[in-house]
Amino acid sequence: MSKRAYFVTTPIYYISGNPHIGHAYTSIAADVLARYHRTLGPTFFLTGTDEHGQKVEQAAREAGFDPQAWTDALIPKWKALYAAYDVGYDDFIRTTETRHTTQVVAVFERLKETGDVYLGTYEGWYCTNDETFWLESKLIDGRCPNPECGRAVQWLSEENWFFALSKYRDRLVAYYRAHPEWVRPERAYNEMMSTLEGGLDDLCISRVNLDWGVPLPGGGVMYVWLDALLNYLTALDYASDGERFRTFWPPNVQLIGKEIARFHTIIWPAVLFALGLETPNVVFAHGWITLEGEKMSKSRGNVVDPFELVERFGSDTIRYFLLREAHFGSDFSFGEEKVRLRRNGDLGNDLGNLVKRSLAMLARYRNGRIPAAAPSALGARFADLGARTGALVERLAFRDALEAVWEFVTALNRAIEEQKPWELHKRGDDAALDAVLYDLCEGIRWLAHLTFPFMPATARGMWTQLGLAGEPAGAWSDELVWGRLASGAQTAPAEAALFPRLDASVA
Ligand code: ME8
Repeated sequence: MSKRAYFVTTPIYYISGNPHIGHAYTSIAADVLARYHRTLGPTFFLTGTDEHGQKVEQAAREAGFDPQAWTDALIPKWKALYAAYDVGYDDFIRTTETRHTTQVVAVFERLKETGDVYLGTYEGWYCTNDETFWLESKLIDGRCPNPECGRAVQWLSEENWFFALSKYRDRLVAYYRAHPEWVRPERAYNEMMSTLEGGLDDLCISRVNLDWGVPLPGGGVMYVWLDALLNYLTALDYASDGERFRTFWPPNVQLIGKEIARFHTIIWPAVLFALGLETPNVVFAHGWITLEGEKMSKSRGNVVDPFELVERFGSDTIRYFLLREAHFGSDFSFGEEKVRLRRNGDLGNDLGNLVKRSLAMLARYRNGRIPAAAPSALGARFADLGARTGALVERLAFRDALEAVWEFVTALNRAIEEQKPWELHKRGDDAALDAVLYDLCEGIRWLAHLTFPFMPATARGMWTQLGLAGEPAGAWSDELVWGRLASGAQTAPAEAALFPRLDASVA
């Protein structure tokens, strides 16, 4: 049976400075999806950096650098972010790479051939912060109308290339109607639908007075947003109809922050229509991490340093916090106190103690050997947990998925409280003691699988402590069958707790 290929992307981030926790958020979510899907079939997780455009050029010049030297110097920091948070991408594309720039020109030529790109004059405004063209009528008090920006705009009068976006409006509307779940969550879908209903103008896609971009034949550079969007194609070797492209196109899920929904759900599908390509199955516009009510952003400077954070709390705590704290489509405010609560509560008291107590009792009463399996009410009650959690992950309902897993953690802790293995031991009720100890160990095996996409290091820790070989996988439907844990195996409980308690002095 041929396996289903899965392609997930993050935005490519502007490399105008250091990454912050908002960038880690999207990439961690993509990593969860990739880890889950990797056990089901061929999976490709793409991320990278958006290195052209006026904003990056300005940041480089202000720092006294040539833009290429500046982006080269910053790349290790971005890659270190992924390493620090256990984010395992399959490809990291930089828009300054030749493999990208040559294909951007090829796409441009193709769009000229199809008549979707034509020469015209752009007279209007430009916001460098948002790298967006704005019509006079859209400005608010003469400034950028994006409520998150509101900066001064710059007048442009340039002979430029245009993409015939307006001609795709009706097709986009029909597409939206036929695929009500292609833009999620629903709020993003509705906003984009109303933008479409308001009509579309053609899009200027080049800049003549800029050097820092992909040079176009005949002069000028490509508009940074089209350059950036094309990364999703160029990373798959689209222009040469490469193997990657044939295997993975179209994307199953494209993750973005909600502020860039218009680019990904109006301009991007129209470009794909023009190229005669399939569109992504889902674009998911997730919510923002805020600080004191405002979006955390590089340009505002109200950012949380992801490196400091991971140093203090560890990668799995932050990964868990980010995906457990709010529904993926909703905003949520960041606070270290909240991180500490999750760490000491859900992770330390609930999960960490469960593993520690269970394996300590097994060591004490059964020399650390897994007892024989017995019919289990717990196993029967949670028989569909793997399928349920998997379905939630597939729908990007990460919070609900973690809640479902934590119901199971709670049930296992309750089994200890109710069955009191220490009393069973005292009474010499060996059958009942074996049954509860087996349930606990099998439960931990399940938890290693279920938490693996979210907290890979913790999941591996549980796996090793159970004395199992290899590593846990997300192929839940096959693995989460109660009773699979072999009896007689020797466990190897760790000295250290999975989540040692953090007191306020840590942060
Ligand atoms: O927009 N909360 O790059 P960018 C949640 N280069 N997510 C956040 C966030 C926050 N406070 N801040 C940033 C660009 N993000 C373009 C994209 S794609 C073809 C080109 C995440 O550096 C979120 O994914 O401004 C958001 O969409 C992205 O970083 C913006 O990164």
